[in-house]
Amino acid sequence: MSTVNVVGLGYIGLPTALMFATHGVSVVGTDYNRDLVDKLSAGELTFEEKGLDELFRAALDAGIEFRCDYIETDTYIVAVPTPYDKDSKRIDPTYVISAVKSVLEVCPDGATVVLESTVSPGTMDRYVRPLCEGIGKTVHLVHAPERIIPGNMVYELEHNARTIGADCPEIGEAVKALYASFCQGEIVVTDIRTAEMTKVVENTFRDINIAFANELTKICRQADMNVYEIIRIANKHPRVNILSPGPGVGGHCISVDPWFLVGDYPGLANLIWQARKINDSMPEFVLGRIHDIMREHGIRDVSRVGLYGLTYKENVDDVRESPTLQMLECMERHLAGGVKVYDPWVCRDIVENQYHDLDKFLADVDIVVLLVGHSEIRENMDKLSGKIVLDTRNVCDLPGTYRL
Ligand code: SAJ
Repeated sequence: MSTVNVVGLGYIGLPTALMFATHGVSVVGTDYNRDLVDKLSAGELTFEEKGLDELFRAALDAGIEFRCDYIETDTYIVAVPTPYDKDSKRIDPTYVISAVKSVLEVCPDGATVVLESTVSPGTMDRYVRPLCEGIGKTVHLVHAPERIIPGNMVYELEHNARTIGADCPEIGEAVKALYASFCQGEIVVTDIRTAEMTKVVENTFRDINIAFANELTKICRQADMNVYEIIRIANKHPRVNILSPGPGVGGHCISVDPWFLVGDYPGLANLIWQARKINDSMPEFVLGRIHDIMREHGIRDVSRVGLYGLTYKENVDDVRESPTLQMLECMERHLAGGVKVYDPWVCRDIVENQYHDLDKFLADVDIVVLLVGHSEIRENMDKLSGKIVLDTRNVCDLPGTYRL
């Protein structure tokens, strides 16, 4: 088998490249970020993830290479970011276009280009296929969207089912065989448009389910009822599975992908749009809860409030679209600065009044708002006794804890 060139060495591309490399596939990883390539080549990982370090070491031993240039080979796997334009709610295909263009410059006739990045349905036809026309060589396009969950990526790469969308079954089967080198889950081969749509639908389903939980939270707050108890009991029904309410939906997937459908199908994607609005309203809802609690306790000084957690969810170091950052933005708009912030997973200073020591952080605040349920705080709940706690993740069982 010839070398696979994995393009884009971020959260998805890097673990995928490492997985191939440790399962008998020769791999070159390409990224335009020289600093990243240098670090990886020097044996330095750029983000934390359970099991990634061991996988990285094994891939280095197996001979994986990292470079800034693209190689001439039969198979390319492209995993570059696909942000969306915040105003139009449409996908921004800039990175995909530029990566595919670079691949097309070097690839031989008959090469296969697999796009793993999540894209809005129709992206391959609209933006990628035209790039392959009139270049004097045949290129087989494939869309193989990734499903791994941050925090459990290495396990899920091996065990999740996958979708391969291809123009013809033979190419689909060849790519399936490649992924089967490490993937033990079912690999379904379909067409490209179906693969694109399926991926976005999966994440949209989750967003809508969380929005339902968040809307129930608001209803239960007004009705003075315990939303967690209600969801816990409702979920005992064999066909009900409501997700958990929270301070908002962050990360680069669930909070982004539904917008692709809203942007492309305005007027049709109504439920999807409402769900996005509900989830986006949660940081402000939490702020309202903080103000109520401050008033109840006669606390006027916002600097006595501490936000625990900056990442978008527990036990990851990713802060993209984080509900805490959305809350801080909202606070700035309301001119209420001075709030203190701490997250054991975020070592760099990214916001004002950020602490790097849990004890020091707790010593300086009266109200602690739990925005992320990192294992660290779950294992140190006793440190919160004596504090006024607003728990937005249902992780604290200390008496007197306020909930969403
Ligand atoms: N959240 C809630 N309540 C819940 C579950 C999650 O408020 O019950 C919040 C989280 O705190 C977080 C956000 O939603 O802010 C998203 O977290 P997540 O764990 O649902 O998803 P991601 O973004 O970490 O990863 C998702 C995964 N998708 C699904 O579980 C359907 C993953 O499998 C996908 O591969 C990934 O998106 C992706 O790349 O699309």
